[in-house]
Amino acid sequence: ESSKSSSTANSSSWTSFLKSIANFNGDLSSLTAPPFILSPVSLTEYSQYWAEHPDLLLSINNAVNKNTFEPSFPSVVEYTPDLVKMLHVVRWFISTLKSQYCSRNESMGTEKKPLNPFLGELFVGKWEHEQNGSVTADLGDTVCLSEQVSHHPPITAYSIFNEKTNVSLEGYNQIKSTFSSASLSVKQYGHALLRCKNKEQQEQKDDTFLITLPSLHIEGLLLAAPFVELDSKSYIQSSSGYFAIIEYSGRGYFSGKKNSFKCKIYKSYESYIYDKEGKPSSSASQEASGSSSEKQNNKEDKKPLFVISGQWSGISNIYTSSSDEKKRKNGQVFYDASRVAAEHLHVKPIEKQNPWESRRAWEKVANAIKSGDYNLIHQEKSQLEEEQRMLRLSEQEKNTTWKTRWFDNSSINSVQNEDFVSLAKMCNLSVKNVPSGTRVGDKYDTHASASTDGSNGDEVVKHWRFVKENWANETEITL
Ligand code: HCR
Repeated sequence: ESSKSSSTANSSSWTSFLKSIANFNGDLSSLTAPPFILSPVSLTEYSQYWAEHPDLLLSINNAVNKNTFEPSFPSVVEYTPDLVKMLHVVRWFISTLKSQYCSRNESMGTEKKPLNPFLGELFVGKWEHEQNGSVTADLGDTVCLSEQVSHHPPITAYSIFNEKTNVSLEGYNQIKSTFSSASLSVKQYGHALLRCKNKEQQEQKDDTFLITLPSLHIEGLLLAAPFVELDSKSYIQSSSGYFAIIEYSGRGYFSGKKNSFKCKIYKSYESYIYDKEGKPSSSASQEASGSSSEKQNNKEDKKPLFVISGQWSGISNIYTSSSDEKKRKNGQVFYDASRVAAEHLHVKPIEKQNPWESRRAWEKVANAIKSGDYNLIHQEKSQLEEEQRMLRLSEQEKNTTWKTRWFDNSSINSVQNEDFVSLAKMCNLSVKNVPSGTRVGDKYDTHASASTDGSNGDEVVKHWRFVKENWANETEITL
């Protein structure tokens, strides 16, 4: 394997690819890569990675009914329904990482350059949950809808929902990359919003969770064996107040192992700031979370309720204190990614797909990639690009613009963004179009060109949101 990768690493096509990365302008689609590093899969398909462990996603709402979490720590922590929900959210989120960031290495040997989706490209599928006797409730289907809502810059929006359990996830994703010291750094823009409807108590508000996306970098480029390492953090803010921070590290930081993380779950964002800074946070964020000074005095409240650490692609353990976590004492297994296979969603055979559906549209390019035929790849790609060019031209002639299918770019002040704004406020996150996880007052936030009120002639901030009615009225695309 290593001799194979070093021979490709020495090939002239790889060397010239590396040179082009070193000089590139941030637009990955403009890079001409050798066929062996191309993936026959489009980025619109990556949305499915959010739910390749659908049981964990669906358990979030089921958990509340049972109000249990395994493992439990008797009498150390009070398992309120909201805390149980938060623990399930964190476990499901950790379970998504292996699919998101390792699956190409597992299925194709290395990270690969995905197909750059065209405007309007669609990817749909579903997980069909079999009813398993009387033990498992009928979970119906979990649906995944993914749409390329912008080409320049490339943005993919998605919605994943299960009507039986009332759990849904929506979000969107854009990347910006730079090259430095032999590695490619990628910042993610966008976020995910998880919504759990409370079926039993209709009058109760939905539980919502804001999830931010980590930045990452690609290593192994010199050896032609690229792989992803996650950097920075993810935040999960729950509408019930609970706040989780997940810090990523590669080989040699927390545990010396690749794909490591440490997650701390706090009663609130305020507690996190207090724990981090040893004092109450600034008045701005206190106001945001509505916490009283009385609460601030209870130091115990400020410690993490749980600390989870380990590998997101392997075993992680959960502890009830930072000191136990440091000593690796009294922990219990939280999640073991190596023991549960990803459940791939069911996608219609290509012949039954609509021409806008990803696998049908890219079929010829994908086959050319699989056969490693550089000229054919180029020829088939050019045809697709030409069709897109013609479409844009005809829009120009008719003085129209492309209309997205299931998602809307909603203004920050619209009702569609209410949950996002209120969750972001709870944890002092910028609501602007900035790298995911940017705090209010950080350089990206203060330098962002769009504003929340359109002042100074700036554009108003917008975020991509799922429009349920559009899917309900869909007549051409089937699951
Ligand atoms: C950076 C990346 C494209 C974007 C991929 C994203 C960020 C897309 C959204 C998903 O939810 C999460 C996700 C996972 C992927 O790991 C990430 C890709 C990893 C590599 C790919 C580059 C564009 C590939 C560059 C080409 C290499 C060979 C130099």
